[in-house]
Amino acid sequence: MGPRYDVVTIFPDMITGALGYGVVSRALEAGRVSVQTWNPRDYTSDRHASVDDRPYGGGPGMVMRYEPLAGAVRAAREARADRAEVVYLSPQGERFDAAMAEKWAGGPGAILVCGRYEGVDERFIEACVDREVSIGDYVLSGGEPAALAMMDAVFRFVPGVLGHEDSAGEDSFAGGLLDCPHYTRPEEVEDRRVPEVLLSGDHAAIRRWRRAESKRRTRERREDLL
Ligand code: 9D3
Repeated sequence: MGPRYDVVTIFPDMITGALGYGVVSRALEAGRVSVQTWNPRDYTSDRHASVDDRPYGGGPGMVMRYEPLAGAVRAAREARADRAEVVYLSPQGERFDAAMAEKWAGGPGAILVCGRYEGVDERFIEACVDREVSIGDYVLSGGEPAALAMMDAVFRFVPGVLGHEDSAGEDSFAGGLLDCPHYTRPEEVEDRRVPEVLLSGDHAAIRRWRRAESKRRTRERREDLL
């Protein structure tokens, strides 16, 4: 069995909905990976099942309460046989990248905690979180899109998840280069022809052309990768 991810979120349908498509959906069905959600709202004790409250010290927005988050993480931990890491998705975290995705694909998975509102009570991070991870320097509305992006990237490195398509190792970034251009039928659209080499049947020449295109694009668009 591949990695197992337990996702703590007040919007579980966002996670299960997005996982219902394409290669990830098939990998879940085949049991190569697994994902389960845990809703902090199910671990509240007050009449209104509140997962957030006003920030001490004042200011705009709301903060996620300690108890529902800790309860959901505890339930996830008790449902697992291992001592998986608890990862809080946060703009303050270390940056997620392809190297991390590949490493995590060979591991047991993790408990991913998604925040909403202004963030979570700092004492939850101190007591329950092993590490914080961000997917980049832009503002999301919560951790769910980040958890989905990370799981998708991780699952692609799990053996058998990609079918006969090229292996994750040949993908952009893993190989350090951007992808080459792709074409399909017809040979001509609106006066634009498919590059002749791709129609030549000369597989060595095609390999050379694709490699050269990858390098040219990387130099033009992402010199930082070279
Ligand atoms: C406008 C709110 N910001 C005030 C300075 C702080 C803020 C709070 C909560 C910014 C983002 C969020 C929600 N973001 C995430 O939960 C998140 C995230 C992200 O926003 N960017 C990149 N990676 C991640 S991982 C989780």
